[in-house]
Amino acid sequence: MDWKNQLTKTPYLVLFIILGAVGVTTAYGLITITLAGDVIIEGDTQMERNLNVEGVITGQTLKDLESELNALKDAALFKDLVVGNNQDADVSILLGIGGGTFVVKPDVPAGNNLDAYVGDFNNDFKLDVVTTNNDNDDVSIFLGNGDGTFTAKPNVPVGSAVDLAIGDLNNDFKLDVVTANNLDNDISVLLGNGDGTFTTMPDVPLGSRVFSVAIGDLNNDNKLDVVVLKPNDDDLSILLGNGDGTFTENPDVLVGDDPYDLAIGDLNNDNKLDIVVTNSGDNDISVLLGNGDGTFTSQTDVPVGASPRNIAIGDLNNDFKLDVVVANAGDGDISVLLGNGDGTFTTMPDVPVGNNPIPVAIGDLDNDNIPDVVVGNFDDATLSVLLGNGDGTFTAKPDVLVGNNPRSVNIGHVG
Ligand SMILES: [Ca+2]
Ligand SMILES: [Ca+2]
Ligand SMILES: [Ca+2]
Ligand SMILES: [Ca+2]
Repeated sequence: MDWKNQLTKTPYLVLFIILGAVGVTTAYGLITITLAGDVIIEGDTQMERNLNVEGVITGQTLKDLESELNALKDAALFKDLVVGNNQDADVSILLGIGGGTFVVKPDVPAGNNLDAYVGDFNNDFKLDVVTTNNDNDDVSIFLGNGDGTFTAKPNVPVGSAVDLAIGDLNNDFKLDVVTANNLDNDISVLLGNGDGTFTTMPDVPLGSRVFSVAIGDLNNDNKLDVVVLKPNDDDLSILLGNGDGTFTENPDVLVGDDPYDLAIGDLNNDNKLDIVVTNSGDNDISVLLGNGDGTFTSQTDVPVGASPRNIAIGDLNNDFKLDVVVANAGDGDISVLLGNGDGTFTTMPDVPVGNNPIPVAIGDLDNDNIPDVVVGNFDDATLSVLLGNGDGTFTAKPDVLVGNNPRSVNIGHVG
């Protein structure tokens, strides 16, 4: 059958259900076949993954159609990497082609002493990139074109940003940004206008050097809250969102010595968000179980390796209990802590990576429903790519070359 001749008479809309391809979440892809024979696959907006690919169908039979759709689907499902190269003042874009391997796109130049993060700021289902330009006191915004290239928007002034977090603070379905301004002792709050521009809210002073920031709804009022790590005070500021880009400050929460990074997730499955923090002076992590009101109950600290840096949360062994990965800069390895579901962890053997690992990210790179881990080796200008075996152990792929001093790694679809 020549289906394209049929399509010239009737536009087709096909609901295409992709089952079992996205871990715990089922993905629904909507495929639109245009009169010209173009195929557009769009991801459901509620999906965790950003499935979005366009292609042209050339076959003449239904069998051709099926195989070409599957090829498009597979291409869409391999995730990409976005890496902030701190020393090079640019961003590496690596498009996933399966098996934990990547095709390198041109670097995206941004500001000095940067970190890079991803989010969809203009709601076109294509991931965008935002960078903290620490030496320039601003952030760069790059709207994704959906093919691993980007269109720059005007930079937005903030403070001496060293970290940022992304979320919809005012519930208008447009992503907002919070930056931790290290030397300014405050955070900047940028409300997204939905087109890659932002409306700047008043800075929130926190009275001490800030170094890391994360967003989550800590008190379950459907207004996102902000946690800011203050290394000189060895504590966290807890800012409960008012739903309009302003905040009400809860009492600070003490952690360990010289905290470096934090992550938010529900470790004990009580629907109250919890926090984990790396304490670089103690070689351990603090585990803070949320009480659901913006206060926390501190658990026994969990030992990790030397000089722990960034920390990431994910379910590495698919038992619906969140696990933790920590980059140990002093050891050149990562700690893997499998969650027991109650805020305690079972420590797996350390996994060797490169020199001075700092950033770490968790995501499924090879489409086997098992989370994988990517680590940036700051001193090597490489990434370690560790494909998950599903039990908290990993199979290492060859290192991937990036720019100098990778200090942030993101997993998602940019192409
Ligand atoms: Ca918003
Ligand atoms: Ca809240
Ligand atoms: Ca919890
Ligand atoms: Ca788990």
